[in-house]
Amino acid sequence: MQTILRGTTKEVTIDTAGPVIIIGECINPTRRKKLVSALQDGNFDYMLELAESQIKAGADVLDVNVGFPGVDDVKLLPAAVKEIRARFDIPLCLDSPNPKAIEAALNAAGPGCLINSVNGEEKSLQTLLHIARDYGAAVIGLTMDEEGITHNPEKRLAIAQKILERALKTGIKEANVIIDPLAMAVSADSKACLITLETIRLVHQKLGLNITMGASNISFGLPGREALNSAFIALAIFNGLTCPIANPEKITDAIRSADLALGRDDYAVRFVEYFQSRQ
Ligand code: THG
Repeated sequence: MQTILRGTTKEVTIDTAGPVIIIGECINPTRRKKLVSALQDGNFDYMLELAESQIKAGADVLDVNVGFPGVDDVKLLPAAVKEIRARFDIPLCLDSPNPKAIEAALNAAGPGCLINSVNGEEKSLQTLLHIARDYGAAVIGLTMDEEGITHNPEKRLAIAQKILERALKTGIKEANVIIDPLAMAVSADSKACLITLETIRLVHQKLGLNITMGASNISFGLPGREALNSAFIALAIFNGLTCPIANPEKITDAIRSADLALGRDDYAVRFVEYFQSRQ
């Protein structure tokens, strides 16, 4: 399965046969006070620095989240998208719970974006799937619905299936549905990672779709986040994860390593180039 995303000219293909595509997570105000205050002042310099450093570190796609309390994201999200588009040729993943902000940002960005996200709730499916179809965007489908988040991987699979069916009915092609099995903090629930891994295995086996997740969610509240995130992402890639949302400055080492170990990097060309360029 191949999902094709677009920058201004550049195409990025997310392929279930790999290699792994990295969606950079850092344009996100969560615990980044500096980003919030810059954006509040209408200053995009720090956001653009975050874009550049992530691209240098291996990001193939940038997640753009400008949500913070009091923000008018119907204005700010498209403005942020225009700033990034003007300087970097890279596909964007538009991350907002507000469908109006997503639509405004799609208008600014053009086709080939990824919408982050829809979920199994009727309200979400009814508003966002039509928008995705009309703007030629792919969608991330979160495996949660009106009943919240289930701990049962089979039930998460059923929600993924429902999102896929509804997308197909709306006129979105299969390849433009990417499933998020939900990665949660393992400090709060010792089975959280196992549930995610099993959901990834099921979605990969039964639906064959591309799979993303907020890979660093699992290590919230713990020390040694990088080690934990790296171990988990390798297991997830083995099970079928193809396009994690993560910090490329911290995760690209593990991702290049996993691709090599899984036979997706002939003669270790990509691996060697990457580690030599980092010296
Ligand atoms: N699924 C989907 N989208 C998502 C998530 C998901 N978008 C948001 C989030 N989860 C993924 N993005 C982030 C962004 C930042 C951090 C984690 C996930 C993060 N920030 C550091 C912290 O909290 O300590 C601070 C910055 C840093 O040091 O890098 O970890 O699950 N579809």
